[in-house]
Amino acid sequence: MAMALLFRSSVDSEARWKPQLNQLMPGLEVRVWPGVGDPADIGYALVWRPEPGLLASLPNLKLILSLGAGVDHILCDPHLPHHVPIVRLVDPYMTAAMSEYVVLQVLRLHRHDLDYRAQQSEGIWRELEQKNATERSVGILGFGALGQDAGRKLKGLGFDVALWSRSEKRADGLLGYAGGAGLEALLRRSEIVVCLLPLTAETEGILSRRTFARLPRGAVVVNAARGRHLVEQDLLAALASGHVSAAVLDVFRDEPLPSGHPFWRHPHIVVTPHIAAATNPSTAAPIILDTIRRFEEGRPLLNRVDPARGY
Ligand code: NDP
Ligand code: OXD
Repeated sequence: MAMALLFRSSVDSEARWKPQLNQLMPGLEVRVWPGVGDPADIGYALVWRPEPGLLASLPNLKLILSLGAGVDHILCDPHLPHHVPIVRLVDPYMTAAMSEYVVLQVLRLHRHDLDYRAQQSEGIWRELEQKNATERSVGILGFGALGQDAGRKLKGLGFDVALWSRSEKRADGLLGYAGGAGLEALLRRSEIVVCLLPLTAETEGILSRRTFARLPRGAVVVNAARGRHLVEQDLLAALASGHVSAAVLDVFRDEPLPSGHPFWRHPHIVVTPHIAAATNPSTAAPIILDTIRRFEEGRPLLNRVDPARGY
């Protein structure tokens, strides 16, 4: 009997996904949580932040498909069925969207856009000293699908880019640093640091006082990865001391960012609502269905997650 796919997203609607999935793979029955029906029918789960225990309640589950590039929202389930493979989403359009976000933020920081907005609100006409892009160092934490593309595009604009990864990496002539010693070296040279890491036990809280202290004075921080990478109080303290001059944050410990949170009205923090690279069904559904076909044909899975590593 053909197995059904269970769709469960805590942020996206079935109305955006079901027609795409049905059109591309008419033979695949799509059920939408909480309408699971007989749990034994479900072979595939396409999920964003599923309820803890939901995946374990599906006795014939064969494959878990993440609706996002990150999988921390799945791996945090204490009842996760560890024998079931997990595949994350790598969509070239999402990668391009993240690079747009990173390039946009780096350019506005590089070109003093926040300062000019503040000056305008006071009616001040004052020219600020402008470096060339080649004189501006950007450090990207994460040399994966997203970090690599953003790094390449920033380098194309002339920025002095370096990237950080766990293992030694080289790609497209991009400068790479690895491991603990590599992080120290990368931070010391980065006027703008961009976090594009997966959230794991090793990377949680990486944007901390210790990290900020290693950046040059006046550096800026962009976090487009996960809210738990950032120690919020440490950022506020670094901004208060002037060691960090500004931050652009797309992701937060609590989403939506609670009203009244100090980040909302901070003059040196830009808040965006987790939109750096949203999953788009029109480009993601074909990739997800290709994964299911590969699985059914016994071909190797692409972008399979290593739960022990955490990404
Ligand atoms: P990848 O898995 O392709 O890349 C991860 C990179 O992080 C790799 O270079 C990896 O190193 C590095 N890394 C992991 N752990 C460590 C560590 N302990 N020390 C140093 N480097 C480490 O992920 P993606 O680039 O596709 O995505 C990154 C993250 O971006 C996602 O996990 C998600 O959280 C976030 N994201 C946010 C979005 C948004 O809208 N805000 C949208 C999409 C993703 P190595 O190469 O050695 O393995
Ligand atoms: C993702 C995200 O991980 O949107 O894809 O955050």
